[in-house]
Amino acid sequence: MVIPESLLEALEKARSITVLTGAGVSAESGIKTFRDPDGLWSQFNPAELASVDGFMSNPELVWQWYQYRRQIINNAMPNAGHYAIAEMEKLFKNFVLVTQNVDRLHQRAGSSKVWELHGNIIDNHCFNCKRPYIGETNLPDKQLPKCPVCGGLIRPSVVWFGELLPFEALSAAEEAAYNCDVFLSVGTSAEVYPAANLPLIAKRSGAFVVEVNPNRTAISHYMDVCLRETSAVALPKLIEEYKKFISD
Ligand code: BV8
Ligand code: ZN
Repeated sequence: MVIPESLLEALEKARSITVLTGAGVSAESGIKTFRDPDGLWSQFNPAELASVDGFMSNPELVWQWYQYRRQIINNAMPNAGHYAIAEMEKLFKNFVLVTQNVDRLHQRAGSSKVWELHGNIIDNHCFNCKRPYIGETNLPDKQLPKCPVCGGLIRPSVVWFGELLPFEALSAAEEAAYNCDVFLSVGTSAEVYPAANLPLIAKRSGAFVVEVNPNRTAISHYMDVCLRETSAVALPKLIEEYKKFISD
């Protein structure tokens, strides 16, 4: 895979760099993406499972689905793509990482500041009174955990379809897209809004936009450069070529 010189030059001149990641960056950690042929949605309907209505109509199914995903995530390790992004934070000044992922692998790889647009799958809170829940989640006979204060059902602290994204994270992400000189969209199909707006905000604001994805996406035609490679291969290669480029 060749890293175009135009990208290396853009990175060298950039005053600020923003990276948006999606499920594809965790694929090489063994965590299925959502929309790939063998993805999570191929077996389940997102509206049924990752939504308030879905939870209200079948809390047992939704809770078990998240417990199943948590178990996979707990056994997963960050991959070379996560570590490369953590290194970018040190390599580039004014570096901002925004993720749609809920698996916290960026943090486990050493990224110190991660804007989580869709919450995280590790934490839980009360569906009714919103209080954080730190009690037991693995109850016998598939019982659902209940809030010790109001008795409400406990839910994962992810953002479901139809729910608003956390205001601070979304504002920071939009500002980072608007102000950056280079924007990298890594491992995302760019199909979920408002996150999918971010690469376009960056493009319209004059940023050099890059897609790192083995497949084409809805935004590929806007990109200045497309690295048609997996993130675990492309990102370490990008860092290696960049270091050579600035040392020459
Ligand atoms: C909201 C947390 C508003 C839960 C998730 C029509 C038009 C515009 C918007 C909408 C619309 N209809 C409905 C909406 C709104 C909806 C939406 O965008 N729907 C889409 C499907 C059309 N959005 C919402 O509901 C959002 N909220 O809009 O609120 C509102 C207004 C008023 C009042 C109330 C509300 C909330 C969206 C958040 C949903 N939560 N996750 C959970 O995880 O269970 S979304 C879910 O999709 C994940 O977070 C995931 O990250 C996200 C995006 O998917 P991707 O990350 O891109 O993953 P995907 O599988 O799609 O793609 C993977 C890519 O990786 C592929 O391109 C593949 O080629 C590539 N890849 C594979 N392997 C690799 C790789 N790349 C690199 N390396 C590899 N190895
Ligand atoms: Zn409660």
